[in-house]
Amino acid sequence: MRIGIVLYPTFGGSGVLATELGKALAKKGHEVHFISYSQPARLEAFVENIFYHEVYIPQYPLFQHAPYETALAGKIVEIVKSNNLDLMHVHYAIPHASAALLAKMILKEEGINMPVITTLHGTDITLVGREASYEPVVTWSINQSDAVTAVSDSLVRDTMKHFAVKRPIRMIPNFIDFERFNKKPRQHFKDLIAPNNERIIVHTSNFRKVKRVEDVVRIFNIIQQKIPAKLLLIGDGPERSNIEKVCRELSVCNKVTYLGKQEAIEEIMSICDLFILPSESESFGLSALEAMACEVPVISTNAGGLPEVNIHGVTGFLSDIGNYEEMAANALTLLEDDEMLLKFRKNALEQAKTFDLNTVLDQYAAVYEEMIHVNHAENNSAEISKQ
Ligand code: GMT
Repeated sequence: MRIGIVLYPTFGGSGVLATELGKALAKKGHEVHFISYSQPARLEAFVENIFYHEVYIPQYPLFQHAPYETALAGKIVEIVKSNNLDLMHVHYAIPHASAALLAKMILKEEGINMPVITTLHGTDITLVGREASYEPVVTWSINQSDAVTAVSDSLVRDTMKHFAVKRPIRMIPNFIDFERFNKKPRQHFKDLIAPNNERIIVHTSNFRKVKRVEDVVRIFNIIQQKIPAKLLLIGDGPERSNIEKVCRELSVCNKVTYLGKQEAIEEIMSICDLFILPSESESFGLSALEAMACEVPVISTNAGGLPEVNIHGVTGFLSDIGNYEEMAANALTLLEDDEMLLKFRKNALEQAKTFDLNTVLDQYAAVYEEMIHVNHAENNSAEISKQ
C-alpha cells in the first residue's frame, strides 16, 4: 500500500505513535509518506520506504497567523497526486482531519477518491476539541472521515458523549515495539544516577498542566522522606517553572534531575524502579506503556484510559486525581518490598505484551485494506454508471 500519514512532529504521544506506526508499516514493505510542518522527532534516520514532506506555510502581511490548515490541505493534494497514494491516515483531529477532508473534496473534483482515516488521540476530544470554536469542525470531521479510530475504550466513550457522532468508532489501542523497548543492562548509568543504590523514580511528559507534574514532586517528596530515592524528570514544557518552584519549596532539588527531551527513553527506563503518571486526563498513557515494557511498574491516576493500561494491584496502583498522598503510600508499598516490586515488574511486562506492535499493526492494516476495497468498489460502480 502507499500510505500518507499526517502527524504532529513533536515528542507528544500522537506524533510518537504515528511515527512508529509509519516505520513499522515501511518495514513490512509499504510506502509511507509523512506530512508535517517539521521533521518528526522519532524519524531520526534514513528508513527504506519512508518519505517525509514538509508543509511550507507562506507568510503574508495580512495574516496574523498564517493558515496552516490551508497549506496542509494543499500539500496533501499535491502528495496524493504525485505519489498516487491509496489513503491518508491523520493523527489528532485538529486540524489534520478537516484539512485532509478538504483535500479529499478537492481531489474528488479531479476524479481521485482518497479515503481518510482519522485516529483520535486524546486532548483533541477531551480538551481542546471541545472548545466552542473547534467543536463543530471536529464533529463534522469525525462524521465525514471514511473510518475513525480511537486509542482506548475510554476515548471512544468520551467521543460519543461529547460530540454528535453518527458513525461507529473503532478502538485500536496504542502499541509498543519490543525490539526497542525492553529492559537493558545499564548498571554504569544506574550507578551514576543512584551511587548509593537509591530507588529511582521517573516521570516523562510534555509538562503541560493536564499532566500534574507538581504532584509527581509531591509524591516523590513523601517517598524520599522514608527511603533513599532519586527523581528523574524527562521532557519539558509550560509548567517547568512551577515544577521547579515546588521542588524548591519542598527542598528536594538536590534529588531531582531534569533530563529534558530525550530520544532514548528505553535506556533511561531500564534503570528505573517506578513510573509516576498523576494526569488529570489521559486517553491512554503511552508513556506508561513504554515504562511497563521496560519492566517498570506504574503509579497513576484512574483518569480516562489509564485503567486499561495500568492494572490496579497487578502492574501498579491507581488513585483518584490529586490524591498524591495515596499515590505516595502505594509507591512506598512497592518500593519497600523487593519481592513485591519484582512481581509487579514482571506483571508490567506481561501486560505490556498485550499491546505488542505486531498485533496492533494488523488491526490498522485491516482498516486500510477495508477502505481501499470500499474505494475500489465505489470507483467501479461509478465507471459502470458512466457507461
Ligand atoms: O497530551 C499529550 O500527552 C500528547 C497527546 C497527543 O495527542 O499528542 O497525547 C495523547 O495521545 C497519546 C497517544 O495516543 C496518549 O497516550 C495520551 O494519553 C494522550 N494524552 C492525553 O489524553 C492527555
